[in-house]
Amino acid sequence: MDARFKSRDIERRSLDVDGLKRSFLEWLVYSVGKDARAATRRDWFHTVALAVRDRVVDRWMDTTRSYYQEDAKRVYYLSLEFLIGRLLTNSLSNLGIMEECRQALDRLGLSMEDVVDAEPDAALGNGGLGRLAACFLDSMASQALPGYGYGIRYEFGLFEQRFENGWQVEYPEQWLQFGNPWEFARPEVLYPVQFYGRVEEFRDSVGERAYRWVDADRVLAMAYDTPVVGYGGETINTLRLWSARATRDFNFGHFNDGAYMKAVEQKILSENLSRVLYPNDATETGKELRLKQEYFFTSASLQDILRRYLQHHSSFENLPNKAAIQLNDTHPAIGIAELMRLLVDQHALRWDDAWEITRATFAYTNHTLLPEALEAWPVRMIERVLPRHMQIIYEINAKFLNRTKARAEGDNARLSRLSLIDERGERRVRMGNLAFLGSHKVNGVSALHTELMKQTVFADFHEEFPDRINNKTNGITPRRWLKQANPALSELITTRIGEGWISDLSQIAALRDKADDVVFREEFRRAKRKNKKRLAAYIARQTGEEVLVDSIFDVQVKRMHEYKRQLLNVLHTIALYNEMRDNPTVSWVPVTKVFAGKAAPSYHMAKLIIKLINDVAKVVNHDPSVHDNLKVVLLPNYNVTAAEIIIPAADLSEQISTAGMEASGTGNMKLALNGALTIGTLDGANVEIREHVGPENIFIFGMTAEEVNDLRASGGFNPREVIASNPSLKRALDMISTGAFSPDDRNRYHPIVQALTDGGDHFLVTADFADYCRAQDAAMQLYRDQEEWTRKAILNTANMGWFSSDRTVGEYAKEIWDVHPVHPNHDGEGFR
Ligand code: TH1
Repeated sequence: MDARFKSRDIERRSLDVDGLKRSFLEWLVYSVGKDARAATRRDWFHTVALAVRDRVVDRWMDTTRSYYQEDAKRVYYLSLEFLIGRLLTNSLSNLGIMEECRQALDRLGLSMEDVVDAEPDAALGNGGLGRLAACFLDSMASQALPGYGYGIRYEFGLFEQRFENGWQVEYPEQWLQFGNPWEFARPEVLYPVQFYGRVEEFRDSVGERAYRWVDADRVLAMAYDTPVVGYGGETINTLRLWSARATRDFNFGHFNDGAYMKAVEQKILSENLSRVLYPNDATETGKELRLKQEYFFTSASLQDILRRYLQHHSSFENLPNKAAIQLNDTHPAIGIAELMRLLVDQHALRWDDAWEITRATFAYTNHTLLPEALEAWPVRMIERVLPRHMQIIYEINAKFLNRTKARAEGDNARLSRLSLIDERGERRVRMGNLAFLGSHKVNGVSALHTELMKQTVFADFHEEFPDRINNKTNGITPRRWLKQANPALSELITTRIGEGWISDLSQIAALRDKADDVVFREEFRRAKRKNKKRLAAYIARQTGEEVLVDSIFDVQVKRMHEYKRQLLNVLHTIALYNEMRDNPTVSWVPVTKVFAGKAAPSYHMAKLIIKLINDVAKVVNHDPSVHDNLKVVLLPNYNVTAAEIIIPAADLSEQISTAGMEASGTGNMKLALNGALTIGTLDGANVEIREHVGPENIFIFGMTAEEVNDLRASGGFNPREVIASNPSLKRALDMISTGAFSPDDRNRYHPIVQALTDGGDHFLVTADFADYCRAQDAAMQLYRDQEEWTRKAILNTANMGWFSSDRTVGEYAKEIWDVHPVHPNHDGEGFR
C-alpha cells in the first residue's frame, strides 16, 4: 500500500490529543470546506463529529463482521420512536476520549461546551417509550449483544415548543437542516413497500389456493445507518432508520398522458411518509398516514431481516433461532401479518409452519393500559390500505377462535373479547390482541403494570396463555444519565468506589456506607449545588427568572397529561403561596417549582394547564409578599438535552400520577439516581423504587391502584364534598375559577375547574390533595436538616443500581430473546 495513504489511515484513527487536533483541522478544511478563521461553532461541531465518526467505523465493521461470521442470533428492536438526543458527548465518553478531545479543542482555542452545544437534539420520539428504546440501544452495545434498532428517519422530529403569551405554540423541529454527521446514507439498501391495490386468488404450481397482492402503489424504503457506540468502544451496533423515496417508475401512466406535474406531485406525496413524527404520547390518532408509517418501517425492516437471514440459511425453520423481533408497543404489530404474508405468499410456506415461526420470532412489550392509547384500526381502513393483511388477520382470528375453550363452552362474551376484531360500533382490529397472539412472550414495563395487564386488558388472553405474560421493569442507561449528564457526581463517586459502576451499576451500592460519612455528605452536596447553579443559569437564560440556588428544586418534568397530574402540583403551589402570604413572619424553606413538558398539539386540556402554570408563575414570581421564598418556572421545549441539565440539579422528584395509570415511568429513575428524593404515588416503577431505596427515603402518598379502582367502581366519589371539607384546596380552586391568575380573562380556566368538580375529577386530583400536601410538608421539614436530607439523597443514588437498563436488557436477552454476547474481533485493524 502507498505509504502516504497508510499513514493517513492511522492518523484517522489516532486517539491522542495531537492526532485529534490534526484530524480536526483536516476535516474542517477538506470536508466542511471552511477556513479555521471563518468556521462557526456549527462548523466545528460537524468537524469534530466527523472526526469522531472516523474513529468508530473500523470497529463498527468488525462488529458487523463478527456477527456475520458467527451467524449469531440477533435481536431486532422495532420502534416507531428513538429519542436519542445529542450524540457527541455520548460518543466521546463511550470511546473514552473526552479529555483528549477537550484538550485538542483547547489547543485550537475552542471550548468543548460551545462545540457540544451546536449539536441539534435528535428528538425522534415523544417521551418515555422512545427514550427507553435509546437506552436499550446503549445497553445492548455496551454488553456486546447483537442488537439492531429499526425505525423511521423522520425529517421533522418532535415539534419545538415555545411559549407565546404563556400559551404553547409548536414550531417544526428541523434537526436535519444542516445535515447529520452521524448517519450513513445507504442508497443501495432499498426495499419496495406497497399500499392499496387488491388481492388476487390463484392456484399455485401444486394446485393449492394462493394469493397475490396486485395493482398496489409502491414506495421505496431507503436505509440510513447510525453507529451505536457501546461503552468502551468495543461493540458498535447499528440503528437503521428508513426514509421514504418515490419509485422511479412512479405512476408512469401519468407521464404517458403528459401529466408530468401530476406525477411529480404524487412523488412528493409518497415521500411524506417519513416526513414527521406524530406528536402524541400515549394517545392514538387513528390517522391513515400513521398506519402507513407503521407498515412502511415494519415491512422494510422485515425484508431486511429476512435478507440477512437468507445469507446463511436456505429454509425458514431456523428463523426463530437466528432472529428475535421485539415490538415496542403495538406500533409495529402489523409486522405479524406481514411476516405471515412474506412466508406464505412469497416463500410458499404452509400456514401452520409460518405461524409457528412467526410466533416464535416475535415478542411484544405493552407500555400502557390507557384505553385511548390502545391502537384499534378500522377494518375498512386496513382493507383499503393493506388488503392482503386484512385477509391474513381474519384467518389468524378464525383459526384462533375455533380452537378456544370459549367456543366449546358457548361463552360468546369471552369469545368477542378475545377476538382480534372489536365488533362494537365501527369494526376495528385490536392491535394489542394481534400482538399478543402473534408473540411467544408479552411483557409489561413494571411489576404493578404487568399485574394490571393480567387483570385488565389481557385478562382473557392471560387465562388462555398463562405463561406468556412476564415483567421487565424498565431501566435507564447510567452512561448518559449519570456519567455524562452529571460529571460532578460521577467523578465524586469514582474517587470513592472506582469506575466499575459505569458498566455494572449494581456496584453503586458500595456508596451506602458513605451516607454516614460527614465529609462525603459535604462533597455530595457540593456536587448537587454545582448542578443547581448550572440549572439556575439555564433558567435565567430561558425564562429571565432568578431563582435561589439554596431553595428546594422541586422538579416535575414529563409530558403534559391529565393522568400525570401537573394540576395536583399546581394546586399545591397555590396553597403554599397562600400560606406564605398569610404567614409572612414564619421562616419558610424556599421552594423553586420547576416544570417542563410538551402537550400534544391537539390536547386542549394539557395546553390549558401549560397556560395556567405560566399564569401562576407570573403572579407568584412578582409578588413581593412571598419574599422570594417561592418561584415557579415552566421551562420551554423539554427534550433530552434539557433533561440532562435539569435532572442532576433536582432535590425533589415529582412522580404523582393517579395510581394505576403510569405504566412505569423512567424519569423517576433518572432523578433518584441523581440523588433527588421522590415524592410520589404507588404507581408504575415507583413501587419498586420504594422497595429499593427504602420506604424511609421516599415520600409516598395517595391512593393505591386498588383503592382508585374501588373508588371509581363505587361511583360514589364526589369531588365537591372533598373540596368543601378542605379550606386550602377550596381557596386555591376558587382563585383559579375567579380569575386571580387570569384577570384578563376570568373564565379562562373554567374547563379545568369543571373537570375537577362537576366533571367528576376522573384523575382523583382532589382525592389525593390532602395527603400530597402532607407529604410535601414532610419534604420541606426534612430539607431544613441538610445532613439528614443529604444522607437520604446518597441512599437514593446508592440504591438505584437495579434500575440500570443493562439489567433490563440482560433480562430480555435471557428470558425472551435468547441472545448472547458476541465479542468482536478487532485483530485485523484498529488501535489499542
Ligand atoms: C410510556 C408510558 O406512559 C410510561 O409509563 C413508560 O415508562 C414508557 O412508555 C416506557 O415504557 C408510553 N409512551 C407511549 C407512547 C405512545 C403510545 C403509548 C405509550 S406508553 C405513542
